[in-house]
Amino acid sequence: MTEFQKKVDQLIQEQEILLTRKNEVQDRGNGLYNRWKNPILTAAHSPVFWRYDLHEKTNPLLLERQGINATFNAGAILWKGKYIVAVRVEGNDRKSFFAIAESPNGVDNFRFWDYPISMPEIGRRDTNVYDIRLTEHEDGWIYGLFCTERKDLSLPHNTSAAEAQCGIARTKDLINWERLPDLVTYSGQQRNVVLHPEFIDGKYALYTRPQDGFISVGSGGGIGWGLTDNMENAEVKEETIVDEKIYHTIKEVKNGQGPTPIKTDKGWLHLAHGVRNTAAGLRYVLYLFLTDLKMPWKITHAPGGHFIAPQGAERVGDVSNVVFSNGWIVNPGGEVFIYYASSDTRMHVATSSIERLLDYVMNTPPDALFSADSVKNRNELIRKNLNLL
Ligand code: M1P
Repeated sequence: MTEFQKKVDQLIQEQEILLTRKNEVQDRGNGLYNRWKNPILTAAHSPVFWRYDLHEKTNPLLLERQGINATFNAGAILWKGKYIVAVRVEGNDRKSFFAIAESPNGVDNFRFWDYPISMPEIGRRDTNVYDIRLTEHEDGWIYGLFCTERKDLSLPHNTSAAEAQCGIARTKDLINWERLPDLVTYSGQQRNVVLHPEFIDGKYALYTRPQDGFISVGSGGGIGWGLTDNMENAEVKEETIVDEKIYHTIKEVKNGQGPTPIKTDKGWLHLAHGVRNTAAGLRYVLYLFLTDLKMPWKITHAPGGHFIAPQGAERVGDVSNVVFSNGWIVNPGGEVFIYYASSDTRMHVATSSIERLLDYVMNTPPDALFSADSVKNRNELIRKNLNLL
């Protein structure tokens, strides 16, 4: 074995230790969910053969040729008994793409498939694609709705000006994707668009996020809802707001639907992200709400405050103080695997159950909106407990 081959072997073996590392629950948690200790995917989990040229002749110094910067914001699906995540992988060149990783148990041993997804292009080219939401629709297709970002041509001299729209693709095998035209809406831009898994009055239903600008939602914002006759030329003529942004809450600046909602016997369970302003910049947290089974656009329960906020090492990364989720899986046993990214850098998992999440959603007081009312809520709990002690 040559010295070069020994170095290649070492690279692969070191990565194998990382890929097969057993995960464990971090601590007792808060009863709502358990965080798991190790991130399930980091840039270092991306295959060695995606990054290095492993040929001695063309890479005698064994340099990393095409680095990976981050693995985050993954869509998720339980498919053929495997826990599948469709990860936003970002190269050192800042371009994101989608890649599937699978795990036998949902909490560790995630391994990328050999090739990332080659997402077909349609119409104007995508400069960047990210944050795919996977929906197994009752029409038999698996849809991937994602953000497609392109230069804002109305501001030709501003090299940061971008436009976000909703790209749409569908597949039966997660390898071959049929790209469909982008969603047409009558809002300036769109991000965080998610397909509802069932027909509503024979139409496809979409959660949207109308926004005026690329970062700022401006006068738009809130989680919207609209119907389209088909997905081949999806068009939402009218968007109504399901969950609006509200002053001095965790979603005062903006919010967005997370993954596809989960159907439960009490209603549709939603996970979303809320964004507030701070002196240190934006803070992204996750929250839950429940909507009516027959009218998924009507909120029935909305617990106040965050459900998951960045904690410890999660707080630091390329975009710090962010947790973001666009994928979760419920298995046949009712266990829920919440896949969330921290600080636009790495992927984590927290586990819970439908029973616990419904209990949380239905029995947590809504945001009281005023400090005095918040104290009243807490005093009620304290009184109830002190009567017992
Ligand atoms: O950087 C935090 C997140 O910012 C955007 O989310 P939103 O549209 O709600 O502001 C997205 O770019 C997302 O990918 C990113 O994680």
